[in-house]
Amino acid sequence: MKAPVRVTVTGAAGQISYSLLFRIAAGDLLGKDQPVILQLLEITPALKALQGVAMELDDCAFPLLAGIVTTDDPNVAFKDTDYALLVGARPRGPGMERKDLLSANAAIFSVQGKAINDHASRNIKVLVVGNPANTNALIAQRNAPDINPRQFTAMTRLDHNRGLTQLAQKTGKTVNDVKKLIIWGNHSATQYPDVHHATVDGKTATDLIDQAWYEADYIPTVQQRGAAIIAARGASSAASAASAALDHIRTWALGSAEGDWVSMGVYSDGSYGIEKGLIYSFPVVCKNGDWEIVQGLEINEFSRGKMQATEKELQEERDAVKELLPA
Ligand code: NAX
Repeated sequence: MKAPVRVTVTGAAGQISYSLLFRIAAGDLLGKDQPVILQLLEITPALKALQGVAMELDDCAFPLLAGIVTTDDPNVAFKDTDYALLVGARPRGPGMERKDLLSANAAIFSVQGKAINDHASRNIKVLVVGNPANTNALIAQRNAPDINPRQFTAMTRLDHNRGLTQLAQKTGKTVNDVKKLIIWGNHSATQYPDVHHATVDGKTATDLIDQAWYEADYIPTVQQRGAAIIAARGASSAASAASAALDHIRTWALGSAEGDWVSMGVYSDGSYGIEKGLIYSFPVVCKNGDWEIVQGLEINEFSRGKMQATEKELQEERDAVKELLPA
């Protein structure tokens, strides 16, 4: 058996974590031969509920679960950790403006970034799920100057997965047949689900769907899927978000499928003209525990406009928390 790895999950008593933690402990994150130690962070008032979750994890007697730490101290939660899934965030309260939400989260993610910088494994892989995910990832990254910025990522895999299923259902195929979909930009309603490079069962996706459906139906359905889940379920996406978080880390750690790519919010190096340093969702290929932005894709005018609109939103989010970002 391999030596255990440490996996930190924040917001560990919340609803996404209630799906996520049990699947991590069952081996769905890194494989059935990889023991894990769960390091669970919550705010103080939620520690009792977190204790209950830890008791249930104990009661599953998962063979791969090598230990559980529960804490309200980020310095403890991130100690020596190899993987961090930052799920906990401040939800928008009544009367809260967008800027207030950004600032409240900036406070949380700057503390966690510093704790990662000071205590985590130097090879840590960080995934931010808590919204606004891309900007929260940027704040954590900027507060961890000793860690390579490439190690901080934001989750757009749920959007990617949503896009795969919508395209598969429209064309009468399965998700296994759909390749090379892209989510560009922010995990928000400005995200751009791009099918121009996608194939379905080996055929060019744009030959199988018409532009009117793509623009009026597909793009808004993927962009607004989170709101549609809330309207239907009375609560936001939880199990699907947890599943996408597992997919994101597993692909990053173990590699993407041959002949395909995934979407990840990653540190922009200026590819496709996107401002360097933003955490922006790109098509990426993963290999040997690292990711690379897919290069050389042709971008038409329609796509360019949408990619820039979501870039602009990310620039505005960053500018709204500028004073909390170290130089
Ligand atoms: P919940 O409100 O059920 O759980 C969040 C938990 O985080 C709570 O238990 C809370 O006590 C904890 N928390 C708050 N501040 C914390 C801090 N400073 N340190 C540690 N824990 C803290 O929300 P849930 O439904 O689990 O969603 C979590 C986050 O995921 C939200 O921000 C949500 O908007 C975001 N989502 C992101 C998605 C994505 O694709 N990137 C999709 C799903 C989801 O909407």
